[in-house]
Amino acid sequence: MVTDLERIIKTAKPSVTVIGLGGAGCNITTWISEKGMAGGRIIAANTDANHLAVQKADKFILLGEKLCRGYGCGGYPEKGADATRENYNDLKKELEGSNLLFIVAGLGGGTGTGAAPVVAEIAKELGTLSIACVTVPFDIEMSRRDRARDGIKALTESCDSVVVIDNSRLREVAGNLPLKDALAVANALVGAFVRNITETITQPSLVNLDYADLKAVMERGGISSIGIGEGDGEDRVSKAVSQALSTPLLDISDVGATYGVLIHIVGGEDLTLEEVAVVGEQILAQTPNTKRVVWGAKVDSNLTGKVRVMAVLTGVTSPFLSGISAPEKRVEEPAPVAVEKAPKLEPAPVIRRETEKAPMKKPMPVTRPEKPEEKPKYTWLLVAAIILILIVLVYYVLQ
Ligand SMILES: Nc1nc2c(ncn2[C@@H]2O[C@H](COP(=O)(O)OP(=O)(O)OP(=O)(O)O)[C@@H](O)[C@H]2O)c(=O)[nH]1
Ligand SMILES: [Mg+2]
Repeated sequence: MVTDLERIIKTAKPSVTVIGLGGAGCNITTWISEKGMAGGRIIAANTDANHLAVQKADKFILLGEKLCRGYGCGGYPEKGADATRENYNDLKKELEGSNLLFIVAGLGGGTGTGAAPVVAEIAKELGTLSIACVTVPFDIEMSRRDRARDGIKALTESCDSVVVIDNSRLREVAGNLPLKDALAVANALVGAFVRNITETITQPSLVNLDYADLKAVMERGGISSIGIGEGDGEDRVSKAVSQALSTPLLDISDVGATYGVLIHIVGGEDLTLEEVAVVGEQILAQTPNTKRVVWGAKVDSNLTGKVRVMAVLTGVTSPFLSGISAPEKRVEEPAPVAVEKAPKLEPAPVIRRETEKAPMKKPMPVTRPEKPEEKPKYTWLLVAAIILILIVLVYYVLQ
């Protein structure tokens, strides 16, 4: 009996993989490796061999060796995507058996922006829950921001959730830092998000967040924004919650319209369950239309006297990403094609994940009208010709 339970617990433990793509993606996974992450495997993948050589991870993949020869892909996402396709089978093999995949990249360059949607396609093919965690370049990197927007659009097609952190919003959280330090803050933020979620679903915590909870809120979650806050002293919970909600790291149009909320709380040994519950209540009071809420909490002995709150708001819309769909729109089924009205051979409609289990609808076969159906046209011509001849005859007779 005990052995059965042990076996079930072992197999029920979700397998988590984190893949860093491109320069920024690998810098973030290196941050996670250096901190140490219980319960997850880390892969670093880049087209730039020199950069890859100085990273820390459990597995390294040089993308597009033939295409890029280890020199990177110079800011071209198409090249990044092609380079990644070169390693499609290796990547698929590496990701097989994972229940959850974090795809981490700094969008705006070539490798991360091009590779992330291809890796998301592989996850979709394997049926793995995929969460992309991506950063958007600073305001000053104008054309790179446009490229990043296209990258996010491509990611929403295959990923369950795309957590977006806008580097330009970091100033509000971290102050006006030099560029290098600001990037380090972004790396720490994304890294902490991935690490906290992984550890809370794979390790025993104060309030356990399990894989099924995470799936419920992240599956088809669309675009997500993160807010983080920290508080100490008497009102530490209120301070942390209001900071987390007032500075979302992606500018969102309407907090009240949030579809799902994931709350993660870390505190010292003095963190109480009452405080954990208050964090939840306060966040929910500001997101009244939320359909799904999950939370987890863990104790970190270094944080005595403090509370750290991370709120992930899923299914949000952002002025920066206007036109990129929210989850309700994403689950809409394409309208059925009426048989009589579909004489042309159309490509099959794009079927999203929840409809995939059903057999794909085949396009309607082309049925051309047979020749005999054109008879009425010739009959009328014949009748018209006879009438014309009769009129001519009557004219000559009357003459
Ligand atoms: N968060 C974070 N962002 C970074 C870092 N380095 C660069 N960026 C941002 O990420 C964007 C993409 O840069 P990289 O990740 O270096 O690009 P890449 O994916 O390696 O693409 P190529 O070098 O063109 O092949 C940049 O425009 C920066 O905004 C980093 O260490 N952390
Ligand atoms: Mg690079």
